[in-house]
Amino acid sequence: MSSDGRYVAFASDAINLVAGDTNGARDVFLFDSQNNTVRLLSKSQQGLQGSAASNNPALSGNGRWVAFASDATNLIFGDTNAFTDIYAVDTVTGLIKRISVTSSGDQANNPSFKPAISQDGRYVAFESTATNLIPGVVRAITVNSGGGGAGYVTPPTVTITGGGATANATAVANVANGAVTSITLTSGGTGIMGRQ
Ligand SMILES: [Ca+2]
Ligand SMILES: [Ca+2]
Repeated sequence: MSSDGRYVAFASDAINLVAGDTNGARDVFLFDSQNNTVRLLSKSQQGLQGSAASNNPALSGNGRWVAFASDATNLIFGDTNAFTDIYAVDTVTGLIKRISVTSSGDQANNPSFKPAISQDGRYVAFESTATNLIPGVVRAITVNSGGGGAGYVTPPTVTITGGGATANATAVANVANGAVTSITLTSGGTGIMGRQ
């Protein structure tokens, strides 16, 4: 509910709150207690109904922004991650944005849940099991002992210790004449701040 009590955001399976709700899926709505009207919010900017369920709306204190979680894949262009994402709708302009993306706009690699939104709508907090939303920070690269004797017969495995996008990174030891000559660190496409 908005701070002034005028607006309430809610999720509903009902199909008769607005005309033309034929998606057969739960949607997010906004009730205006002053005008006694209900609007459907979980739709694309072009007016497409959500292709799957939307849930967990959170309304900014000023009543303008609504954040929610959705399984729909058609609320914005390019939602191809097949995971639940967090969206925010500007109830004044109808602008809808996907929130659960990296700072460079990459999609999350796992689902996101339970949005909360600040009084002015600027900040949205949410839970996510995605591992790529923040850049990775490599804390250690460990060359695992292998082969023994006079050097490496085959390249040893390499372990990365860190957080964030390091879960999507790989490290490979390059071996020449039985010795490790270099380690090739490859990020998962979302950036790694290397610390070696
Ligand atoms: Ca519906
Ligand atoms: Ca998605």
